[in-house]
Formats: sequence, C-alpha cells, structure tokens
Amino acid sequence: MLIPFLLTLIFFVWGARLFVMSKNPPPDAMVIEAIGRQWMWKFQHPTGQSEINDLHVPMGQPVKLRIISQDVIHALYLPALRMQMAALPDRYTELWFKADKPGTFHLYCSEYCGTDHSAMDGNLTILSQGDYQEWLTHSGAQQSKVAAGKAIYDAYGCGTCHNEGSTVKAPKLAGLYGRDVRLADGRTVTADEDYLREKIRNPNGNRLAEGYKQIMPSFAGVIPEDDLGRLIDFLKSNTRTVGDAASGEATR
Ligand code: HEC
Ligand SMILES: [Cu+2]
Repeated sequence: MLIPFLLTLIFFVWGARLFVMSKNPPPDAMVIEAIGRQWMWKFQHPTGQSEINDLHVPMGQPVKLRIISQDVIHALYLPALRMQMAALPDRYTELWFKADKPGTFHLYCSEYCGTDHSAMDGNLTILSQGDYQEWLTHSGAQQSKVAAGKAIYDAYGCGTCHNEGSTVKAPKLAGLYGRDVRLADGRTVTADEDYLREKIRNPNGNRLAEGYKQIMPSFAGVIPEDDLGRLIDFLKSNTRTVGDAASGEATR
C-alpha cells in the first residue's frame, strides 16, 4: 500500500506543479487580446496591430492571451499547443504559452455558437523573433494599445469627471489597478481587469465606490469590446496621472 501511495504522491506533486505553472503566466509575458464574436476571432497586439482569424506570435517568448466574447460563449482552441479556453461574454479568461517551434497551425472555435460556428477558424502562425518584428512593421504601424486607450478615455469624456482638477467629485483613476476598493455597500474588492470592465459598463448596480454619488453614466453597449480592452490597458498603465499621457508613465 505504501509504495503505490508514494508513487501517486509523486504524480500528484508533478501534476500540481504543472497546473500552477499553467495558471500563472510569467510577468514578462506579451499580452495579446483575443475577442470572439459571431463568427470570427479578432486579435490585438500590444503594439496596436490587429488581425482577424489569424494569430501571429513570436517563438520563445511567453505569450498571454486575454480572451473575451462580444456575444455568446465561444472557445479558443489551439490544438497544436494542446490548449483550449472558453471565451465568455462577461469575464476575461486567459491562456499562456511559449511556442518553441515555428510553423502554421489551425485555430478553431470549439463551442457551438450559431449558424457559422464551423467557419470560425483560422491560422496560428509561430514566427521567429526577427520575422515577428518584420510582420509587425508590415501590418501597419498603428498607435500602441495604451495610446489608443488614452484616445478612447478622452473621446468618451472620462476625464471631465476623473481628471485632476475636475469640478465633479469623482475618484482619481491613477494607480487604481490592482488596488483594493471600498464600495458603498461595505464590501472591499480588488480593482482587477474584470472589475474595471464591469465598472465601466455598469457603474451603478452594486459597484458604487464608498463616499460617492451615482452619477457615472453606464457605457454598456456604448464602448465596443475591443475599445474596452484598450481603455483598460490604458488604466492599467496609468500609475500616476490620468489625462496626462504625455508624461512618461502613462505612455510606457
Ligand atoms: C459624469 C461623470 C463621470 C464620467 C463621465 C465617468 N465617470 Fe467614472 N466615476 C464617476 C464617479 C462619481 C465615480 C465614483 C462613484 C461610483 O463608483 O460610481 C466613478 C467611478 C469610476 C471607477 C471606479 C473607481 C473606484 O475607485 O472605485 C472607474 C474605474 C471609473 N469611474 C472609470 C471611468 C471611465 C473609464 C470613464 C469613461 C469611459 C468614466 N469613468 C466616466 C464619474 C464619472
Ligand atoms: Cu464561436
């Protein structure tokens, strides 16, 4: 009894280590946003390039996919990497990997999601670092996601309430990401990506910040999902002053 017990214990520790690793991307992972919708996949690179039904990633570099759906439940399936993750309408899910072999592989939606579910597929292309940089320059040098997020922040007038010097009593958003927030109903929540997203979409509900009035408008259905991702990246990068993107921190 003791020998099989010790053997299973070894497998348990081995498996648990792999499981924890698979859930914790390294901090230097490159974040690519994946948005599923009926019936396509859209991917956004940190430098601003976006692509549809195609995903180009560099080899040897940890890549984290931040996944969300704009409508129904989808699932991103990367068989060559043995990976699959649900794309949910109201919550970010994530997946990380470090590809070690170049090539072109299939990617699919693996959740029945409507009429054209079977057409919701594309290619995963793994490139060497050099080829990836080359691919980026040929895919349109656009604004970085953070800079694009800052433009969205301005376009929707978040700053009229949230900037330094605003006459409206609203909390400052600099350094909010990752911090604990006290809500009016006495709960304390951590301002993670899901919280920021929900707060922007449905600010009132049960997410009112302690000590403030319900005046923030709801942006659900107003800001499209890909712009929300950019806006959140801007808020995350913002460690000092919102509305002052020219100062190093915000454009980092
Ligand atoms: C009309 C003024 C107004 C506008 C416009 C506005 N907000 Fe707010 N916002 C508030 C107020 C007031 C609060 C605090 C009360 C609450 O939690 O709803 C708040 C709270 C927040 C919080 C939670 C902060 C915390 O400490 O809990 C976030 C995040 C936020 N706003 C982001 C945004 C973003 C992003 C935009 C633009 C898309 C925006 N707001 C537009 C007034 C505004
Ligand atoms: Cu789908």
